[in-house]
Amino acid sequence: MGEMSPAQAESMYFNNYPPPKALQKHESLARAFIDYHVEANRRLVLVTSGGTTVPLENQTVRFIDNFSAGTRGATSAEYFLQAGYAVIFLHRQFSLLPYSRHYSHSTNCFLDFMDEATCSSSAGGEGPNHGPIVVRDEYQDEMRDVLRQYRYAKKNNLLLLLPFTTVSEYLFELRSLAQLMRPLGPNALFYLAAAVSDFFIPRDRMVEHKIQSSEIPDSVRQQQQQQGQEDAIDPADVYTGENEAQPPTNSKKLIIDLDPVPKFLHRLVDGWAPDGSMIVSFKLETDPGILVYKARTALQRYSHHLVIGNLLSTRKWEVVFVTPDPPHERWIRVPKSKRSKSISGVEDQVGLAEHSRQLAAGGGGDQ
Ligand code: PAZ
Repeated sequence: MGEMSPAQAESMYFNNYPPPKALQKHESLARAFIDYHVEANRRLVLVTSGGTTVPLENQTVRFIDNFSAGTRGATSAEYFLQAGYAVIFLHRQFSLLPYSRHYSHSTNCFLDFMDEATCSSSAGGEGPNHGPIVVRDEYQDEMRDVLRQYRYAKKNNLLLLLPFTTVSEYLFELRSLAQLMRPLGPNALFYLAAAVSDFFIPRDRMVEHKIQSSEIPDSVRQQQQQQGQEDAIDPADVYTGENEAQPPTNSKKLIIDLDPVPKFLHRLVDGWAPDGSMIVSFKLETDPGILVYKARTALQRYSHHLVIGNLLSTRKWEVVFVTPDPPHERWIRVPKSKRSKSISGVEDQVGLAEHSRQLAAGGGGDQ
């Protein structure tokens, strides 16, 4: 049998997994949001953000994850909102969110931003020690600014937050959202900053129950079988690499056998996304020697508009834009003097959203 086409790989993957429980609800929220902005002829960007998990068990106790906190996605979403876009923020549940990121996940507890105002009046009969809770003086200006932007986005229905957790949830959501975005045509932008796992366990090899680290006695299994619970702990489901003839100890090695996640960027570009939309993907590497090569290869393979390359260790202040047109490769760096820490402890980073937008409009950015 020959190699599968991207469309065949798509149906094979999506037919093998049940859609995420929240998909229908997310689709109806997204449909209403998109219709609203199509009506207003507003540009709309789908920002994906955060890491995806790879469950090891169907009833998931353990999973593989990655480092992404969602800083890039949440920060970029704010820049897009500032530039007049409506934003669908498809993010890993509990990762950083636009605006609240300034005060969450930080080394400070959010309570450190607050104080109890001293109140000398005894109005309400509560005495001097019961003043209202206020933001500490040193945080007033920044918090006011963030609060105003947040309120503006909310009031004008400019930001839709949709969470995912696993890699399969992410892929289902991405496909649905891209298809729903079709009426936007060239007003649609895809900004794929999520760190999507390259490997997963196909459903037909996934065990149902928690993987065991030691032998379950035959007597327990037999008892279960008698009770009609054959599928509760099935040793055949657990691929452990144990020496079956002579297990050396009671505890088992766990060997995980992962398949590559099908590359759906092809399908996004050629099938799901609206005609005329712009597609920006990210490429993360740790080895500086291969970053540009990998970014260029992705651009050639998927024929989209822009790959933004970044290295794990320097991603907060330098990235490389790899484009089909000259100059083909452009580094953007935050000057050292601007690599300050914000009050949230999250370092400022390149305004990539703004740079992508300029690029879409045919303009340039800082070198
Ligand atoms: O979420 P974060 O700010 O910690 O990291 C951002 C990033 C490195 C995940 C993103 O810039 C990126 O490169 N995403 C794509 C990763 C990849 O699949 O290669």
